[in-house]
Amino acid sequence: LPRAWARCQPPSDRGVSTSAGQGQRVGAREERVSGELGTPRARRGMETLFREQPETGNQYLEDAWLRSYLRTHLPAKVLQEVDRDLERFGHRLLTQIRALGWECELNPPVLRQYDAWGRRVDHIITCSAWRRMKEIAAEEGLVAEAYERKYSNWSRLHQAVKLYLFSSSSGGFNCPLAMTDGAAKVIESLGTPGSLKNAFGHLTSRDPKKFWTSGQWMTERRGGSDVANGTETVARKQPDGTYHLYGFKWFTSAADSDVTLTLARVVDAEGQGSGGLSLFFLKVRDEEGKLNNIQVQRLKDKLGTRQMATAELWLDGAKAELISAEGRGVASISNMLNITRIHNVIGAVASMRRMLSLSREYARRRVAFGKLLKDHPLHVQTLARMEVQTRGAFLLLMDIVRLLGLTETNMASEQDQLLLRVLVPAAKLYTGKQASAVVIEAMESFGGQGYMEDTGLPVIVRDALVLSIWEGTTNILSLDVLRSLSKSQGQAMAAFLSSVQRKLDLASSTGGLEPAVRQTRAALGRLEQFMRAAGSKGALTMELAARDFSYTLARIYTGALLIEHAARPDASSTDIATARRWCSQELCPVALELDNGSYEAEAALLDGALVDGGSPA
Ligand code: UCC
Repeated sequence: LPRAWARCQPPSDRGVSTSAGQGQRVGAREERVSGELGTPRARRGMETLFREQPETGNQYLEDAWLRSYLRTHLPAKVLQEVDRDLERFGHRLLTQIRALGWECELNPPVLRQYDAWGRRVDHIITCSAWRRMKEIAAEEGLVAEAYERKYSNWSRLHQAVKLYLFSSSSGGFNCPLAMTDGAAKVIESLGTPGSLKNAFGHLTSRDPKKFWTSGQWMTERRGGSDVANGTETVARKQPDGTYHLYGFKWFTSAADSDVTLTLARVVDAEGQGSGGLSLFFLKVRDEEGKLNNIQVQRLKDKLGTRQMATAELWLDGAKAELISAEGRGVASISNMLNITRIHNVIGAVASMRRMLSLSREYARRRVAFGKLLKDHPLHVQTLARMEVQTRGAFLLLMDIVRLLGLTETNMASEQDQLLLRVLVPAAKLYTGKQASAVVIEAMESFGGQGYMEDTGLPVIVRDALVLSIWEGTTNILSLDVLRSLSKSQGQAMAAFLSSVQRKLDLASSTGGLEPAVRQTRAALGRLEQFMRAAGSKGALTMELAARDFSYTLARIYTGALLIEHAARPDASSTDIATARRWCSQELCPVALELDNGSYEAEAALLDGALVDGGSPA
């Protein structure tokens, strides 16, 4: 095809999309006619000179860091099969899935509340590409893989890598998959009771005709974070043992899902509750597609993730099954939360990697001041800093799914389990913030083009911004890090410290890594000092330090992982430089802030002068 024509393929199946933005698709034929006949010859010549559109190929083959991780960790036989599957999947992403993802962006879901005859129907109409994504998710086993355990403890990692590759091409379908995985996990952790066997089979099916997705209806008007106190939905027991739910769910993402898990307070005939929330499973529609006594009030008008329907729902006697012990709803749904939070990390790392691949590609094509961007040291430094962030986040993700895989196959030690518990919230909160920073920085590397809707770049930015909010904000997750430590009476912290120490000991004799090992050891020492000092300072200091403390854990652990990766026999000098660059940042911000007296100074401001807008005394 002539180059000018290539731009007429709607949408591009290689780099970022070049077709028109939302609702303004230009007909291919129309554009071709203007390209051939309507445009003066001289201008046509100029147009063909634009060769700057970044074009990426097979994501898997181009991701050297991912491949080096797999080569290092997977057993040979598993690696052989996984490698083949991922190369094939990378090709499918390039030639089919990415275009579908863009279609989802161009055709967001709409709510049709009434039919032509005035009957209330509440249809959430999704585009064909969205429905095709569901089939592809089943065919590729994007949930199933983790539960079939074909590769034992490595299946989780295989699944996570596929989701990582899928994420930024998925047109938002990664969201229902996160919740589906979470629901399957809850059901499995309940021992897959008879009544849920069928549902579990659907949620983990590879058959597109059987595959179900699940929602997670947790947020109500009064409680996004404070779920226990904010949930107003009540559950009334029926003579047949089921429950009817009454209430209003404020954010229900992937509202077109087949089933959901949700929380409600069980009440008796007088409306008196026994206290505490309970966990319920329900089907959203019956066999004929009629909603289960649910009304869709409206779809949310979101900054991003617009491809996916998030709805406000009235439950008006929705028939549901109680699946936790009464009053143990929050503890039971936390199994789902920990999975969806890992998916959040996957989304964060994927969005960084995608934006960075495109930025790098662009730097190889775009000329400024007489040379390619890739030959400008300051530009390359900016890209390199993002690369270090992305590599670190990737290793943190891989380590978490490695630990999850061990836990799910009964191969994890008690230390592994404690470590996993503390790393999930720390990684979720840290990578959410990293993703926001990196995708915005990467957008800037395209200059004005990065800000143009029809390049597809702003979509990646918008979608990444939810990552620090969805499934728990940074502060809530910081408190969860503290919860994980106090619940284990410090054992999770001990597991963390010894795991880092072990990695450093193994790498300490590797040439070139000495400064990184030294800096990480020093940070670990300061963290231990902080722990001792904080003990005497009380709860307020610990709460004010929670965010910096969580950042500290994420930075130190990631540093240790980068060091470990750079200490392997076939490591390159770039691997060593990456570890050194990561470890040269402030690895222990919490000790720095404590030493600076920041928390005491901030405590003095808590009388409200700053937040109320008054002037401090
Ligand atoms: O709102 C949302 C949507 C926003 C935007 C949507 C747009 C589009 C999205 C597109 C996506 C791609 S998302 C929902 C956000 N909300 C959350 O994630 C919840 C945040 N809140 C929390 O995480 C809280 O920490 C709670 C609700 C989990 C806990 O609060 P409480 O009531 O203070 O909890 P407790 O009493 O400390 O914990 C209750 C029990 C304890 O166990 P027991 O009773 O045995 O001592 C805890 O140890 O639950 C246990 N637990 C956990 N266990 C709590 N959290 C965990 C955990 N993470 N892992 C294990």
